[in-house]
Amino acid sequence: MQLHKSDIKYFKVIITKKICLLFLAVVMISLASCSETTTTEKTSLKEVFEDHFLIGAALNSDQILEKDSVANSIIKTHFNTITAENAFKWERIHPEPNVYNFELPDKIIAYGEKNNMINIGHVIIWHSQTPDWVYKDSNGKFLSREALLERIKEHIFTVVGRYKGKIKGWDVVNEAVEEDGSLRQSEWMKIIGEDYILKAFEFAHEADPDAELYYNDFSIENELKRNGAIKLVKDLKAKGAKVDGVGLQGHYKMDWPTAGQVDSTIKAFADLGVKVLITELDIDVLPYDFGNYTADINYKLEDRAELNPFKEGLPDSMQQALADRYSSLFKVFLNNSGSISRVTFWGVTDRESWLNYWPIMGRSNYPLLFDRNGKPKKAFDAVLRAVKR
Ligand code: 9MR
Repeated sequence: MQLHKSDIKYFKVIITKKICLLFLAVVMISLASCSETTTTEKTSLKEVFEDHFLIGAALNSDQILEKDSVANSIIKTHFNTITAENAFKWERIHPEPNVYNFELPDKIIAYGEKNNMINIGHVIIWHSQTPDWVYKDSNGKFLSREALLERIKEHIFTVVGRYKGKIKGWDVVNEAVEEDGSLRQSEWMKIIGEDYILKAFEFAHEADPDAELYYNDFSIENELKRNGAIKLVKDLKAKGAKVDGVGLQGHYKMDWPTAGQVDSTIKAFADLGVKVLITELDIDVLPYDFGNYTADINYKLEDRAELNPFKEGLPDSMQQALADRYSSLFKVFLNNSGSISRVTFWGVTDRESWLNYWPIMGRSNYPLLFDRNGKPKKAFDAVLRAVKR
């Protein structure tokens, strides 16, 4: 068959059209797959960290009651474990003899169950936020060792027993060690003696044999205090207590502790055969002028203007510095992720953080990953990038 010139021209046009169409299709497919990678790229903390550790937040009353819609959506998107910031503290849950206040605790348990989040119990035995009546009889006289132990047992059986199977782990004893490594001379210690800690672990284990039990403290990155906490955990284990984990609260400053201190602390506790949990993470960006790096709620500082320098907002340079600080801490957590089972932030957004009220009332602090309007900060991106790297 002979092709005319006009036929050849016709086929050329057809072929060119087909090539153009093919080219267009290729472009469209790659555009589509490109936009797919952008939308499916993980930006939720809990998804990004799912192969490493649980990631959580402490919730205040409004958040537990779902009255704070901004925080509520952040919590549901980013966290797979929650801790009540205050609702389980003795003064809240058991304010008077024979009076238990379970409304808020029940609500957070239900909130966690509804949203597939793991509930953590904070806190059972603490020197702080425990009403005075706990240590005394009805005449105001201090209780005997036996009577106070009985009171602890009743409290633990009631509270831990009520949430048996619903709370994965409990901060059984909080902040029992002093900066110098000795045991704190709390009322518990003075009335019962140092085995109040062992007894609390034993009662909690009896009340819920499957719950994980933790010792939780701040500043245990400091060597003396760390040594004290290590000794405590070793002694408890030697006496047969079930201690599943140690919580480093993680109330950090911009320059304390160093990444190296955090790393060696995690390793030191992991070597004891317990899980390490970062239980109350936040980073204080404000100046402080106290020597020891405490998160002791009883510590107060005089209000001075120079101690509240970011009233109008955090400058970009500080946002970046905070992002870098978070990045270096998360690198340490990720390098030790075999030992760390959970990282919990102490709050959701900067707006409601306790660091706006401590150690001076009414400062503007910026310790978390989400700003006062719930927008992710540079620090949030830095944390995401730490794991992607
Ligand atoms: O963030 C908590 C704040 O709202 C309370 O007023 C305060 C006293 O109950 O406790 C704060 O949380 C503390 C936690 O329970 C134990 N570690 C130190 C935390 C900060 O003080």
